[in-house]
Amino acid sequence: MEKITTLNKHIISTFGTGGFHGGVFTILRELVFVSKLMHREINKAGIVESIRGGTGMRNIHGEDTQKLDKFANDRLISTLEAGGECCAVVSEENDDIIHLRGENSRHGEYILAIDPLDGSSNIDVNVTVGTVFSVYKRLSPAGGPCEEADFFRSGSEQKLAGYIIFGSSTMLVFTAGKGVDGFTLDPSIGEFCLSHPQIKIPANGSMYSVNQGRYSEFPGWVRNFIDYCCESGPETGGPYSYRYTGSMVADIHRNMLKGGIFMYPPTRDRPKGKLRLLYECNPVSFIIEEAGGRATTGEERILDIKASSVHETTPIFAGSENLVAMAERYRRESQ
Ligand code: P6P
Repeated sequence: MEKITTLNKHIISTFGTGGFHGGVFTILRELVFVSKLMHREINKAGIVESIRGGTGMRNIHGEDTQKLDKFANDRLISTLEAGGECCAVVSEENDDIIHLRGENSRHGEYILAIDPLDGSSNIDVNVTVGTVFSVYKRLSPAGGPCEEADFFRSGSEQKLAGYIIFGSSTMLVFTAGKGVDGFTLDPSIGEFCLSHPQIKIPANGSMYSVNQGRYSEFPGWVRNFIDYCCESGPETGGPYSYRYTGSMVADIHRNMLKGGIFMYPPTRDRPKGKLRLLYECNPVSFIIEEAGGRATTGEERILDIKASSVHETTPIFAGSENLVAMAERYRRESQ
C-alpha cells in the first residue's frame, strides 16, 4: 500500500505535537495554504488575463510588480492576520514593515520576512518561480507594537526558513533546524507529501549559476573563478555546465539536489549585490547550511551578517561546500 507522509504528520513525528501547535508551524501552515492558491493561479496565468502580466507599479527595488506578486502578497498578509501568530512582516513588495492588523496580531510572537514570488518576471514565459520565507521570534514584548529592531538580526537566529517552488511540480522545502525536508504537492488530495526527506547537498557539483552577461562587471577573483569553471581538464573536473534561470529559487533548488554553486556577486553599480539579505539570502543560506552546504559573501558567512535595514542586499555564493570554499580561496588569493 502506498505510504503517504503528509506535512502535518511529518511535523508531529519530527517536532512533536507541541511543535505542531507551535507558532512557527502555524505560520508554515498558513504559508502552505497560500501556496495552494498560488499553485492554482500560476497554472492558469497563461489563460487568465486578470492575473497575467504587470500591475504597472514598481517595488522599492525598481522592479516591475507582476499581478501575481500582488496576489501572493495580499493573500499572505490577510492569511497571517487571521492566524495571529505573526505580528509583522517585511515583504519584497512593501517599502516598510507591515504591522499586521489582525485581532491577535500584536500578541504574535513571530515576525516574517518574505519574497512572495521570487523570479516573478518569469511567469509570463513559463519559467519556474517561487516563494521564499524566513521566520524569527520577535524581541519586542508580545502585546506591544513590533519594532524595526526585531528585524535587525543575524540569519543564524532564524527559527524557520524555506521556499515553495512552482515548477514542473509544486514543492515545499523547509528547515526548522532539524535538517531539510522536501514535500511535493499532490493536487488530487491537496496535500504536500514528503518526497525528499533529509536533503543533503552534494559536497561537489558540476554546475555554476551566475548572470554571465555581467562577467566584465565582477571583481577579478570572481572572473578567475568563473574561468576555472569553464576550463576543461582533469585538474578542474571541468568544464562545468552553466545553468541560470533568472529565478534564484529554481537555481538554488537544482543545486540542493544535484550540487553546484549559485552566485550573485558584487558589481561596480551594485557593490553589495542585488539579492536581499532578509528574504532571499538568509533563508536559502539557512537551508543550504542545514543540508551540509556553504553560503558566503565571499568574505563572511551570510548567516553571521547582522541586518541593519530591511531591504539591504548582499553578495551571495552558495551551494556545494567544496565549490563555495574554492570560490572563497580565489578571493583570499586575490588579496
Ligand atoms: P538578474 C529575480 O528578480 C531575482 O531576485 C532572483 O530570483 C534572480 O536570481 C535574480 O534576481 C536575477 O537577477 O540581475 O540576473 O536578472
